[in-house]
Amino acid sequence: MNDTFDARVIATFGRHLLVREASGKELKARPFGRGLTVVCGDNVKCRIDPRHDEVHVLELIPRRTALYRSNVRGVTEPVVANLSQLLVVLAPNPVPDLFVVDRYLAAAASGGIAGTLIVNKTELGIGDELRTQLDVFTAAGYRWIPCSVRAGEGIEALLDVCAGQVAALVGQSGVGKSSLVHYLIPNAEVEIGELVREEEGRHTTTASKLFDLPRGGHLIDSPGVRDFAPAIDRLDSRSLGFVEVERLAPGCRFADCRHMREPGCAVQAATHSGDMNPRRYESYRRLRRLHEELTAARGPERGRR
Ligand SMILES: Nc1nc2c(ncn2[C@@H]2O[C@H](COP(=O)(O)OP(=O)(O)O)[C@@H](O)[C@H]2O)c(=O)[nH]1
Ligand SMILES: [Mg+2]
Ligand SMILES: [Zn+2]
Repeated sequence: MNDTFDARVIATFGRHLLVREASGKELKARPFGRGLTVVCGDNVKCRIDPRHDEVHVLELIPRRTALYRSNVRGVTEPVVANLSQLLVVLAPNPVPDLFVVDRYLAAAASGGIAGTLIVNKTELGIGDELRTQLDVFTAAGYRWIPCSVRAGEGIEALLDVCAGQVAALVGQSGVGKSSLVHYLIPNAEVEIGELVREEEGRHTTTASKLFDLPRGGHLIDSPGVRDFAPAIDRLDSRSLGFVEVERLAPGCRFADCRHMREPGCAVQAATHSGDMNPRRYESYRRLRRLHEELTAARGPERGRR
């Protein structure tokens, strides 16, 4: 095992991988063995197979964080690994679905990933209603960054937030995620195109890539992140990733309070007194009901945490 080396997975296209070793050298690689699933951002142990002049990924180094989604069959799977910032993009139009925003933020918080809102298309104007909603997120503890790809505004602030981070953009279709990626990384398409050619003849449609940003830090562009549904079984069981609930829950009478109808619930009390926003609480309740339905459907032995 003395010719193994550590590397980071910087692109995946099906089982075709690109890994970067400590020296910065990039190598084509593939997982060794069917059971090994690696995603963009993973740190791995590799070996060069001299007979075939191939790089094999032998082992996954434990992930610090990961963003998990529920795939089309409802099974939990990692999308990207070792992410530190989830950038949730919204815009004056399309009309924001704030429940979707809440779920992205909940998935991030539950996975130990920071969440930041990016409000794109600001040159269209932020109306009073959206501004009021953004104030709710600010009160909860989330920062929002105004920007406009069209007007070239806020891009500096966005690069600053990404410095020293591994970030990814998520949000509803049409908010400008692809536009932001192309603005931040002008040669993004070219680089992904090279990997696509590798996989010619196969029907694999997702490519994930980790890009280096001009001011340090990395941006992972992954279709799986853009359209993902959070994996319910990875949500924090007490707060489901709602940061206000996490703060308030120690004040609940019961340690296992679900903050639904329990007596002495600090979260319900805060909602009545106006300390927790009613829309955010309603969003929490919807996610809790979904969480309970899925947990019941799976049976006790498969429930996590
Ligand atoms: N007005 C305005 N339109 C934008 C801005 N950024 C992107 N768009 C437009 O919004 C639409 C959706 O952008 P796209 O990047 O494909 O969004 P995605 O679905 O989130 O990847 C396109 O027509 C873009 O030209 C912006 O800052 N201002
Ligand atoms: Mg897009
Ligand atoms: Zn409670």
